[in-house]
Amino acid sequence: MNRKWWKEAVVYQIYPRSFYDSNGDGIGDLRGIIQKLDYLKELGVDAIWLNPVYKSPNADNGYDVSDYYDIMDEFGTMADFDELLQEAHRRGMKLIMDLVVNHTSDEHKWFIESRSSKHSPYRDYYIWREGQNGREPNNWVSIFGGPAWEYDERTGEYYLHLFAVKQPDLNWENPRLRKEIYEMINWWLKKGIDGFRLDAINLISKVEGLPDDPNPQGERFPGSRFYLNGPKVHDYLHEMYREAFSKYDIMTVGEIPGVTPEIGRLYVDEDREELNMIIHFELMDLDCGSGGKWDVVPWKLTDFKKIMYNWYKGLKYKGWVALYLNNHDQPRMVSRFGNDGRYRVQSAKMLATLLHTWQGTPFIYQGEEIGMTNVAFDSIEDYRDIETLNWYNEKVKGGYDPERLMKAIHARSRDNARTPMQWNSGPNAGFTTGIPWIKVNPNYREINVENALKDPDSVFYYYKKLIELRKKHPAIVYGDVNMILEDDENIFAYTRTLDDDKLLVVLNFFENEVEFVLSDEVEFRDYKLLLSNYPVEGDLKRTILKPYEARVYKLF
Ligand code: TEU
Ligand code: CA
Repeated sequence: MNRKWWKEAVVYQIYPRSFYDSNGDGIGDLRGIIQKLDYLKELGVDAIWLNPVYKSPNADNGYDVSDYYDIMDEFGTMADFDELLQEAHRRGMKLIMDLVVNHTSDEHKWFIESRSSKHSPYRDYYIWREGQNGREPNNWVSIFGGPAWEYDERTGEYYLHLFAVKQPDLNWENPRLRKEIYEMINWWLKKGIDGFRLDAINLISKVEGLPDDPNPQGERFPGSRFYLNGPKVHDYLHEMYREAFSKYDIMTVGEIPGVTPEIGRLYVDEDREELNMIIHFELMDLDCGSGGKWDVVPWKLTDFKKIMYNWYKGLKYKGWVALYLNNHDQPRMVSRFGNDGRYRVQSAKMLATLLHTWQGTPFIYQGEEIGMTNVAFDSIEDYRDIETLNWYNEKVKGGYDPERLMKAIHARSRDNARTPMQWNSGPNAGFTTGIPWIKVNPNYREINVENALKDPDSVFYYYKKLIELRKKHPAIVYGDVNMILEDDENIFAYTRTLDDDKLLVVLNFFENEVEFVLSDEVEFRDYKLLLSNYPVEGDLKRTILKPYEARVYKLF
């Protein structure tokens, strides 16, 4: 398999708004990130992915870009950005930016031009249609609620927005638009950034004619079959690769919802020259019922394992996955897949063991490395996320019980991940000296970086060890995966093998003790424990695993 720096790397995701505020206005910023680079260096990560920092009116916290060539006022200046890039590089860390090109802000100059007249040279940069019998052009629904179309009085037509009203979709059919995007990408790459995470990138090609969706299954997002993995998406990505990515030694990772390994492979198959790595959503969908993300249902470990193994087998020697169990759009992993009560520390370490010893590139979301948890604000007033607020308002209007809605929000709101990073036990968790744009999680007095750095058994130091382990064992990056005990509902176990480097990973996924018996399939003469989240008792062949116990062995 081709060796690449981005396969060997561990990426740390920063949500700048919530990371560190350097000037007391309550909003995290670029200078705040610069001040914390040594902390990231201490953790040992190789690359940083920044959520969008471009100029934006912040309808969706930067995912509504109004100028791709400038920095968001609250985050600082381009000079701050250049300094951040330089300081990251000086410490041997790469910097990856978000690339949001399915849509822009409605305040982007292209859109302002586009909506001004049907004859504007920018009209065709976006997707405009006439209404049908006084209604929207079709029945597509926005991912953030309501119809995917907004009527614009000036020209008497509707524009398409798959996300918020303030996020009009770009028209990728237009070669001039595509050229401008590639130019912009090259501009950033020439500056020296090390790659992109491409936002919602498999939504950019819409089926011609934008047909109505009969939606016989009553899916939550009618229309999605006409824009997810649309007809020209691979042409566009290959073109983007040719025009921009191929000229640099960078990493590109696509955020690609709604794909199985068969379809996902097409984006990252090395021979196809599109993207390097895929962020798929299959694990994120595992505990969602028919009501979508707000509908919390139980999940089974066998399904979880199947998803991971199928992706491994589906991409084997061909493509690469991003490994994550949370990010800025998802609940905290320890609250969702682990245990954020009594076994918070053990389960945080166990889940991390999986993410750092499976095949793929681990992405750590800020705060994960200290075991940060979901938050449960009592009042909807304390929530900030547009998706959460839209959903809540829509449901309240529909007569739903606000208390039940709040329960779903506690489990699923994107704000679970967006409360400020917990640096210490001082006011506002040390995130800001002002009033934070969103409240801190009240558990910051216990869970914070300062405490973690003082405690040799902390989640933080366990992450550090996992990252070091990756550097020592090429099998973790390049080795084959062999699942053992595939049908076990409690234990996740597998080996990783590259030539004579062979590791065995054993994870108890739940809070009951469980017996682990190693079958004779796994052959070895001797073994050595490399890492564990408890003092290890018992021998490897037959042993009792404690709640959320994780062990990594080297086999000889
Ligand atoms: O998310 C795209 C995406 O698929 C989301 O709809 C995701 O399913 C949702 O956030 C789950 O609640 C990306 C960004 O990661 C997200 O933060 C943006 O809001 C969105 O694109 C629009 O740019
Ligand atoms: Ca600030």
